[in-house]
Amino acid sequence: MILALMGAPKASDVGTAPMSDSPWALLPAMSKNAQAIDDLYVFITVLCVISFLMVVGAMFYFMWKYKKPESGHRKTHPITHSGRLEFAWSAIPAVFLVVIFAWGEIGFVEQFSPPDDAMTIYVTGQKWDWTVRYPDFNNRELNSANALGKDGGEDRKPTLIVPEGVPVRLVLTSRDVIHSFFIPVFRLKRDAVPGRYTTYWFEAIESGEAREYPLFCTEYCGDEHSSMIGYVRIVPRADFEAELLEATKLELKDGETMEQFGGRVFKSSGCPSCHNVDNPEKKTGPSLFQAWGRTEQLADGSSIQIDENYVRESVLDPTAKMVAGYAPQMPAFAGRLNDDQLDALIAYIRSLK
Ligand code: HEC
Ligand SMILES: [Cu+2]
Repeated sequence: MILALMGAPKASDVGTAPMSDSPWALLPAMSKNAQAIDDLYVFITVLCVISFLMVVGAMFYFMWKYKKPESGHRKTHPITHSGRLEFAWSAIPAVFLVVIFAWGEIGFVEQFSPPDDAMTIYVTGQKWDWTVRYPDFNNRELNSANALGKDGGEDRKPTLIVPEGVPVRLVLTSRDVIHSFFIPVFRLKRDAVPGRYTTYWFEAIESGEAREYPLFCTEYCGDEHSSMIGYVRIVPRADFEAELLEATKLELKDGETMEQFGGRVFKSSGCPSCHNVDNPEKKTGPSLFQAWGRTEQLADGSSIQIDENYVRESVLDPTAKMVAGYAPQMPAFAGRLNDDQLDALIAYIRSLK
């Protein structure tokens, strides 16, 4: 219902989940925490309806009871007050308020205290997509950029894949401005703040089949804020690893050149954060713009020409030959990139003229 009111994409646009498109349908609750929040919400709603009926009911009753008689006036006795009654209408609601507070507080603390064995997933917001990394799975990476399959649905990929029945801890941060990672079916929403980590956790309830639900950026972050949407795919535990490997696999697509594929590998491996590719400015690492064929000064005083072998070695084992004037900050990619991806990277770097 909330999604419908927000004018969000319909479930059918985003996922295959059995989510109703009716504006009155309640949002499914897909974690234990979400169910607990819903229980409290229902409790408060029922309480409100009961109080409403009591107040309005009393109002109508008194309207009827003290209506003007057919003839003449009826004088009311002067009313002062009733200590007992006043105490009752203060104390009874107060008890309910304390119950609501305690219930909410317990749930709130619970939501931010992940169990020790929770699986950690890193979520980074940037203008204007989400990058999701799995440190326990070779740092494999998903990205919301194509969650809706903007190129005709072909490359539609989940933004977040989680196993059901396993506690998952999300560690959020941002590369630029404040974003907020909102997963409605888990009833979770938290800011992703640059230069800081925030966390929350959930445990998806088990149903034995894969389901998909939308997720959003819910903190206005600029022009393309509304395109920071994606979907979470909840899968049975036994399928999780295979699905993750499948969704994060990076290989040459039909009709794509090696250079284009290499460009994708370059981006999804995080190389752009340290290397410029369209200007000679250095970042944490040297610019790779027009680097091909250049003679590089190494830290040990020797020099080398940038060619296939040098690039390959630089990527797999960056400290083997250190470029003069740089700190050993590049992570080794041995074991993270296969030969096809390396060849494509080399083709891409060669093409940076
Ligand atoms: C955390 C920052 C960082 C990341 C991420 C990073 N590099 Fe580097 N890279 C460096 C630094 C620093 C150097 C220079 C020191 C050295 O030789 O190790 C370097 C050197 C290189 C060189 C040699 C360049 C030259 O001018 O001699 C190549 C090629 C290279 N990186 C490619 C890559 C590729 C491809 C990726 C992604 C798969 C990548 N780097 C990711 C920091 C990084
Ligand atoms: Cu955002």
